[in-house]
Amino acid sequence: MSRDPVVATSKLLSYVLRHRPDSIGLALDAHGWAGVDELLACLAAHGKPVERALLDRVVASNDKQRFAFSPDGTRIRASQGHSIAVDLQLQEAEPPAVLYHGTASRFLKSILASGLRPGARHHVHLSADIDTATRVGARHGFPAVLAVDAARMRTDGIVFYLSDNGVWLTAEVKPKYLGQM
Ligand code: HQG
Repeated sequence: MSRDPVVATSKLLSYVLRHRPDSIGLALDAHGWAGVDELLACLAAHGKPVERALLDRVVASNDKQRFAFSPDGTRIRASQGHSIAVDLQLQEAEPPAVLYHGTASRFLKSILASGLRPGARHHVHLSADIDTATRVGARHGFPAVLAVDAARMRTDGIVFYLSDNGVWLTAEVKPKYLGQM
């Protein structure tokens, strides 16, 4: 666990709100929301107390805006990255002509042969800029960045979504839309 309480709490919240709410006895609604008071109570009951002020700092300061409060501030959810079934009611959006996907160089051969697959997540995650894609790829090893021909995918009727925190999402990317940089 990280010593920085903001980073440690962000990791804890990612685990609970994207993957395992049941691990602290929490239930999310169909759209991924949890009551803030209920979340804090469940965390405390499972030996992971988080002060309300720290939660506010995590949501406000998070480098990727991973979490969002509901407009009235009573609920919280992760903006993307779930492996559990939630309907985030994502809005379809018109992507820039080219998007980028950061991966590890050791995955390139497989990706170029079979396309980008969502794996455990709901969507393939794409970035609007090369720097962000490089950072995403570096999480898995020596980074490599692929260009995605989003304009051609749109022409072919493929749908894109933009998460609340600026990540471009789509169901999959076939090899014909991928280019090496
Ligand atoms: C790879 C982080 C072989 C894919 C980031 C990736 C992002 C294939 C890995 C978000 C493949 C999945 C998501 C194929 C895909 N053959 N490898 N056919 N298709 N892959 O972590 O995109 O910090 O599930 O290239 O910033 O790395 O969690 O996805 O390397 O937004 O908020 O399979 O996670 O955000 O890895 O990252 P992941 P990702 P957070």
